[in-house]
Amino acid sequence: MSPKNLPILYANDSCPYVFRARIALAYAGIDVEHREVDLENKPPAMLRASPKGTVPILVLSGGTVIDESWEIIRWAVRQNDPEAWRGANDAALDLAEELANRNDSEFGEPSMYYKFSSDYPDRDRRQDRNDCEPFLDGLESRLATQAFMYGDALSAADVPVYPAVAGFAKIEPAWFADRFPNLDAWLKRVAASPHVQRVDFDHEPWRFEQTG
Ligand SMILES: N[C@@H](CCC(=O)N[C@@H](CS)C(=O)NCC(=O)O)C(=O)O
Repeated sequence: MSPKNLPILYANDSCPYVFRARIALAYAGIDVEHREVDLENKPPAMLRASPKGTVPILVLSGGTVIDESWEIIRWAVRQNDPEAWRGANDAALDLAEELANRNDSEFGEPSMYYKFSSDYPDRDRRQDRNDCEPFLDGLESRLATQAFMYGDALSAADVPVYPAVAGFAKIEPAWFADRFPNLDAWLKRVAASPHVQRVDFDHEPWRFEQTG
């Protein structure tokens, strides 16, 4: 545990999985000790907590470790749910899990290749973008009749997909807005949420050499 007895979050400001977890933690009003990690030089304490070595990792008081972003979202909204992000009978939470799984299995890899296409000169960038489109089409049609993923209010279901879709949209914004107008409008609505705006991205690296 941290000196202030807060849960510890191993994190990285550029990681979309961290971003989704931090939205949920902000929403639930859960303060954490943020430990900004260089993924090229992972702290031993982080690897002791979770040897698989991915961020985010949340270490709770008592030592419980949650090392999957989706599970951090679920844990956070179950701690405190001031705006009913779980939905009736947890329906929005169930949809969040489905969208998180689809995001990570169908969209994560091709969108990574598309985003970092200059690192992969042998790949077909247009094909990687094409491979992202079925997942995005599913979200786009969901938004044809409602403002958010689960009805007309922001909920847990928006959280797992927002960071990755926002990152994708920034690559070719004019093309994205034309191809996915509902998603483009949704991105602006989600970005306007105070829970999303509370997530900041200017952390200094955690100085683990001195603090353990
Ligand atoms: N399934 C994990 C994925 C997390 C993940 O892949 N995070 C990346 C950073 S965006 C990472 O830590 N990669 C490890 C590395 O680069 O060594 C989750 O949802 O938490």
